[in-house]
Amino acid sequence: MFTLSRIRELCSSVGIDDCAVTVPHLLDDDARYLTQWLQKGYNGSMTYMEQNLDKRTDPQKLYPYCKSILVCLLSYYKKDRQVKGAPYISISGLSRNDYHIVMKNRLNQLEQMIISECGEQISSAWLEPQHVFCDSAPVFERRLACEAGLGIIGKNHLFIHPLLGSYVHIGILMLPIDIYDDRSSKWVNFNPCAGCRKCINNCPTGALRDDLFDARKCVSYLTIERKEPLDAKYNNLLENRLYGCDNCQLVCPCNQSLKETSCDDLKANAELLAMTKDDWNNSSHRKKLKLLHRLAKKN
Ligand code: B12
Ligand code: SF4
Ligand code: SF4
Repeated sequence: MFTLSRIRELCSSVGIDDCAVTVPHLLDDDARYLTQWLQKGYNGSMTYMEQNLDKRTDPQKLYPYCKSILVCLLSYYKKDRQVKGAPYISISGLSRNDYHIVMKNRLNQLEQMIISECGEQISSAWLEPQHVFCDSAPVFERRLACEAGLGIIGKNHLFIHPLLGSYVHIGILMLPIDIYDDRSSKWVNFNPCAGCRKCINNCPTGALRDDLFDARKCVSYLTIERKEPLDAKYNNLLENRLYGCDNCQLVCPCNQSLKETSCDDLKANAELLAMTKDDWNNSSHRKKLKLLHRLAKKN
């Protein structure tokens, strides 16, 4: 049987910063939480969150051959910032390449290595259904990262790794084989949110509260996902925010002394860093989408 130690060696050889494994089971509590969240309308126009609840709750409905769920993390933290006065782009949005593609490429490489070591154990039919995910499918990614023992979900609703902080993308590789978790220690006592609410205090729109997350008010939703017209009350607030928001991460004590990402694709795009407000105003819609890796999604 494959051990997690061996998988972790393979992960680091393809540039994944950390990974761990969990087994598929019903995520009923999360499904209940999500159902209530949807009933309150907090998803706004993100109607895709209403679909496939059964698959989100039960990973084996999403990928029937699933025996192990490998959760992989890639740091996208970078210190470079845009020129002064430029419309704000979130730190993840500043990356040189599209993180969905970057993560999936690494997960595919990892899978090839696992297959070549497993030999006959994996039937090719088992690999036909989609089983590599990053922000593109009904998967409770943050919950799975916690279940795998990689960290916790903070009051900012983001997954936080004790060493990598919250500026990590989560990638999921569902596998048709058992993986023996031979780690001697997990991050069990990591509890940074006790006595802290800096993220809540610094959320510019009140999207983040003690008891809820109203995505309709999140700047990330308002600048990236929203389909309905912008409510006038947000006009001033969003004036200089072009793409996403990081306030609930920038203030978090877990993010204060992080190493920069070692992944070249997720380092800052120099062209984006140099663009002034005028440059943005004079850019075509197509160019903006291209720079922000949104072109394929909008076509
Ligand atoms: C929809 C979505 C959004 C929406 C809604 C955000 C949200 N909080 O749900 C919007 C557009 C606003 C958004 C914004 C951002 N997003 Co987003 N988003 C997603 C997506 C596609 C689904 C998230 C989801 O399931 N939401 C549903 C609600 C109900 O989830 P939730 O409130 O967090 O609750 C979950 C847990 O916290 C937990 N939970 C919380 N409370 C409780 C209470 C109980 C009792 C229980 C049982 C469980 C529970 O259970 C829930 C289910 O797991 C994921 C990818 C994926 N497939 O997972 C990426 C993802 C979460 N996003 C990501 C990122 C990077 C961002 C931004 C930082 C982008 C930016 N810079 O602007 C912001 C951060 C905003 C924030 N503070 O969360 C990353 C997060 C990485 C990380 N370290 O956590 C993800 C994982 C994508 C990825 N693979 O990189 N996002
Ligand atoms: S700012 Fe504080 S409360 Fe918010 S996620 Fe970070 S440690 Fe937790
Ligand atoms: S990304 Fe910005 S608007 Fe959204 S919850 Fe975090 S601080 Fe609030």
